Amino acid sequence: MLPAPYIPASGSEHPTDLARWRLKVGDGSHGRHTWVYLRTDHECTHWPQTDIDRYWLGLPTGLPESPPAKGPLEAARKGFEFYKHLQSPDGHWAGEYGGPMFLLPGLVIGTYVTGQDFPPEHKVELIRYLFNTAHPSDGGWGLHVEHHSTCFGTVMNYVALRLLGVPATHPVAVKARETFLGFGGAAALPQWGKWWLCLLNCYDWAGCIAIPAELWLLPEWMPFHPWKWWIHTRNVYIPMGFLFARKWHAPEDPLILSLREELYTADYDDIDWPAQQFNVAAADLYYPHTALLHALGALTHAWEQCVLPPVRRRAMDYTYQLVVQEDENTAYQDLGPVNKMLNQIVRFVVDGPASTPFLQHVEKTRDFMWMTGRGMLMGGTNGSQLWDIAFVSQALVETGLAREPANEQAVLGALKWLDAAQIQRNPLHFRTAFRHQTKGAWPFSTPEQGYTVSDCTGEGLKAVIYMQNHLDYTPKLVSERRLCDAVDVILSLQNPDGGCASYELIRGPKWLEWINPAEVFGNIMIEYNYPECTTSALTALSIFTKEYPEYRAAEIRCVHLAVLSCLLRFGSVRFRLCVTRASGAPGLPNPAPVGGRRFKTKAIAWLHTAQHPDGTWFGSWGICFTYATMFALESLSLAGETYGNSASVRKACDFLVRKQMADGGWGESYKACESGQWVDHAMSQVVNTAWATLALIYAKYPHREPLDRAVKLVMSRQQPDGSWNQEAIEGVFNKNCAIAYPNFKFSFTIWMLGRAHTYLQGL
Ligand code: LAN
Repeated sequence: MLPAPYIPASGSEHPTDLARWRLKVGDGSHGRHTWVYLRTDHECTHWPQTDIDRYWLGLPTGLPESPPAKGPLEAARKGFEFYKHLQSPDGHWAGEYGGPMFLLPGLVIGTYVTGQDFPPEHKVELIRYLFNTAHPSDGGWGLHVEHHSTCFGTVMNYVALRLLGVPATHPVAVKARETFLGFGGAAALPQWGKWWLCLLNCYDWAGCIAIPAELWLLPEWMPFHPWKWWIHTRNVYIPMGFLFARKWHAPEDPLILSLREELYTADYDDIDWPAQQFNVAAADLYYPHTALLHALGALTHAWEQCVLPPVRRRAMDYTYQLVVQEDENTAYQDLGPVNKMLNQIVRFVVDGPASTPFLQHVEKTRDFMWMTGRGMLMGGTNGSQLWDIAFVSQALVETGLAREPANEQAVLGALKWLDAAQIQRNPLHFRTAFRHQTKGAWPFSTPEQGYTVSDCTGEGLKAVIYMQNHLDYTPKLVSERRLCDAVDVILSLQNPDGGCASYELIRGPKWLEWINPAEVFGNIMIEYNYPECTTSALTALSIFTKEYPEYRAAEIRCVHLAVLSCLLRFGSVRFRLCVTRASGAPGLPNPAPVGGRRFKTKAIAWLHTAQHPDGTWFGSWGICFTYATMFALESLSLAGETYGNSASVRKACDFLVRKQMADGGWGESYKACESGQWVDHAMSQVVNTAWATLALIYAKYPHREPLDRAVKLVMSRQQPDGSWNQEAIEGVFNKNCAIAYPNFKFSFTIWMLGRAHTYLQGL
């Protein structure tokens, strides 16, 4: 298993020839992208490098330059002139989706323990990425690229480097080791790090908070049954429950034995493992353990000592079955990068290294690996395809750029892509896998991954309606029936209090957060209502009902059903009815759509309750208040609430204007997402500026001066070729982990500049 040692001279050289990398798009399924290294000149001649490859590799594109734009519309046009060159032949805009620093180690450990290896060029670039992202000060890594060094980030990435062949004596390894030993070594890892090391046979399962697979055997009505957890959490705990029950680990080898010596401050054989269960480095603790979790830890530990073998076998059979269903539902892409690698290990353990499921897994792992100018990273998903195309498509129509003949081909390509991206059936394993309906939904990445996301469905629907109904040259590729299917999905996702969560309805009680064992993440146990998700759903419905009022009539008829169910509401019966009916839980009918007007009224009411006293909305998926406030003000304006007539809109706008920086821009730090308070970035950011300006435009803000200054700032940052440079990271998840949306610096700037042009003319 020992990989060949790799000894680069420094972290910043280019060990592979960047001119030989190519992004392959749509290989076998819609929207799929994988990076390929061409080894021969012959291959390079037959498959020339494109502007897309060069851009994402950080190589000069040589695209035409021109003098600075004179006005916002011209700047938007110039921006799209550049961005058009990054559109893939299949119609979408591929892009890097990096940021989190705990994913690449899972990829490397999962690959190592299943006896696989990476192609040499990939290996070299994975190493280079880690070298380039180590903090120069202490040689460590954090939870994400902009984060301070943590035990989790530093141990895991150190282990990744070692498994990739970097010797323990390499200066990068030496420096990182000093840092994590200072944090208390691998014994002080958060739970999600402890597991990975257990699988690698460098930590003992007795040192983890138990993950009893038997939880899945409990009656489904119980409030803490795992089917009610947030989908990412339950999908990670399913394979982990299986592997924990089996106490599976890789066989010892010299590298593993050496790592056991390198990772700890004490002798491996002397470590008191049970005492390490709750030992977590202070630098990592975002969500400290609660007393309830401690009690549960003791209980599950006792359970481990007495679980009857037939019960354990049944629990393992059940969790394995859920793993298989997830793999088959997603063609082995799986929901996200963590459960992807864990499922891969389960399929290796049960089905074997030569089995088709395992080999399928290995093949699809490539979808998560993204090549950059700084090396190769593991993405947060298999891409953000749908999300990026939905925004730029709307931007093109709303700015009028879509009506310019030079952009027609780009628009037609985007529409074609969106048409093929809509999911047209429910999952193969539907109710048995506790899935929400997918027929009619748009996913975040590709239809193969195939998970319904509320706001992706909303933005996908809006983009299609804009392109099909607001332009005179586009065909109606997505039929009215399919648009209605999307509406059904959106309506099925409203929670009883009016808000929408991310993938499903809120299924479990809030107190489940008290037993969140993942110390590095907040809000991870259940779904929550999010302003972003609620407003995407709301604006999509508003736009849809303007075009198709007849379908709205049918929905309103269904209000009676909703009213009936309201009458039935009392206590937990009400909660169960809402949650289980609407989520298509086992044995229960599909949800009946509730009325459009009702949806909107309730959603707007919820949005008002979610507004902070200072007038803003907190962003859970983008950084931070500018992001969510933009979405919220868009919704409110569609409902007729603007600066002139709504106190809450006025409050939001006045707050934003107070936060405008001296240079005319806005800048927010990811730290706002951690703390829940506004935190200025050291400098203004074009993406935050675009969001804040769009928010003011949606709100019909009456004074032009802040808008003029914002437009000027974004125009001043435009490069001679029309692009904008990458600035700070744009996105976030689970409060504590930042994630990159590099396409936002094009879609939202173009959108804002084009809309500002029209808006300022009318002021
Ligand atoms: C995403 C990315 C997209 C994001 C939006 C669509 C922007 C949001 O509005 C809804 C939630 C969603 C779909 C989302 C959820 C969590 C994800 C999948 C991610 C942030 C990308 C990566 C993250 C995932 C959880 C990473 C793996 C880590 C675990 C804790 C399992």
